[in-house]
Amino acid sequence: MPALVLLGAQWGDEGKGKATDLLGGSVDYVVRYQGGNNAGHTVVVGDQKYALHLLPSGILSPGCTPVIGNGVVVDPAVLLSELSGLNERGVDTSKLLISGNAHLITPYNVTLDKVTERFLGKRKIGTTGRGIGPTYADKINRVGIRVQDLYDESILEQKVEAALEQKNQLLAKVFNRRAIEAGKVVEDMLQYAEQIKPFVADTTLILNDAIDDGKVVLFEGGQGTLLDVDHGTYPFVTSSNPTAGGACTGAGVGPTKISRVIGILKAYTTRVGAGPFPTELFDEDGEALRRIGGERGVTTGRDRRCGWFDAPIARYATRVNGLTDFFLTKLDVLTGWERIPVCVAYEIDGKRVEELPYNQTDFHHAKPIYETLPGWSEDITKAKTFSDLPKNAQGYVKALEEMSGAPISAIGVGPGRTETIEIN
Ligand code: 2SA
Ligand code: GDP
Ligand code: MG
Repeated sequence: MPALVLLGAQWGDEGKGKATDLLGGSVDYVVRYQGGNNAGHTVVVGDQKYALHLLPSGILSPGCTPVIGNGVVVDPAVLLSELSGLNERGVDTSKLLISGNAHLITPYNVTLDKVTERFLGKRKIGTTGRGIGPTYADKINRVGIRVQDLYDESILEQKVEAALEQKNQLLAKVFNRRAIEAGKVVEDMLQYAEQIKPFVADTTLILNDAIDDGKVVLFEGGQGTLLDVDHGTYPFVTSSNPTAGGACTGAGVGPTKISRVIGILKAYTTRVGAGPFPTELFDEDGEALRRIGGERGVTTGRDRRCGWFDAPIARYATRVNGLTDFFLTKLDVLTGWERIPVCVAYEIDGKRVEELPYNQTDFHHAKPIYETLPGWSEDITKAKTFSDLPKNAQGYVKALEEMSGAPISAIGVGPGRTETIEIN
């Protein structure tokens, strides 16, 4: 198993942090390949709870080298504060590697993210306000600032000036804001350069050598399949590729090296931010899922929207990621419902549709067609094997597996590292 990808099969927050941490003990490298500090991964180790935003969850596994790949956008201030927060809690972060080709989130990109959302009003995306979209836009527009630019002051100055030329016009004309001074930005960025320097490396070379040497490399997706800029519910998406292909471009590793792609799948569905969500609940069931599941944004503290499980989404995730297996998470949250509806298909303009529609307007019109499965009331948090689960919980898992198109190889029955059932 030289290289594997672990990613979100829905709209993020499926429990990737816990899953990565679970595998951490048997993995040599854990690599973030997209996104930035918009992500929020929770890992519970014993009585300690960690919320990671930019750093890979593997940072908590002592034998593991954490890597920030070229596809990630890095806010240097957040990076350093996350590192020092972990150091204060006794976590060794000295092995961290950061790609010199990763792009930097600059203060002006954070500003642009926030003012754009304000400007959009009701049409806003509901971003995390961390500057993610504008930073990826700069990358594609070829006016981005990369980690390596921190070590060539004159190049940094030229690049920041070039990037600000158009932005200052936009800020003045559209957003009625004062111009941002390039010199001040450069000064701000340079203050981080020396502290970050020891971590900067040619991560593509290191990771390919590691795979060739038989080391195990785990690529950890930041958000979820339906937030992917190409395969998600555009424009209500993040600005990068959390899907499996993103691991190749975002880390510089070829697809032939990857032999396993694990989709993390919540036993129900959640979403943060705006955009379509066919099974969303606006009643006390939605409220109960939010309360019992602790469905609150790890980065922004926003309440997550909650709804029933959606099988067309799971099938879609299997397809666009080439999933080999699923980890089903948060099964324990469903304990206590007498009957649990599961969306098996959609009704769109009077027709039954089995697969996720590629057309965005159709998806906005999609009404869930439910099948209702019998629930269970027994506490399942102590279950260690599949047969420890009540019959109806087993039936729920089997039904989801059949609908989702890939085998379920682990089941989460609680937030802790040990609250997991592994299925061989
Ligand atoms: P952005 O900031 O440009 O990436 O926002 C674009 C959309 O992507 C969504 N997004 C997320 N959705 C779920 N979880 C994320 N991470 C945090 C968490 C979110 C939080 O783990 O809870 O704390 O709010 C995440 N990051 C980005 C975002 O909501 C927009 O819909
Ligand atoms: P990520 O972004 O995919 O890493 O997920 P988040 O950390 O944003 O949200 C998942 C939440 O569910 C976290 O609070 C986890 O501690 C928690 N969690 C993960 N797996 C389970 C599980 O099987 N059961 C329960 N009850 N909570 C879980
Ligand atoms: Mg999260």
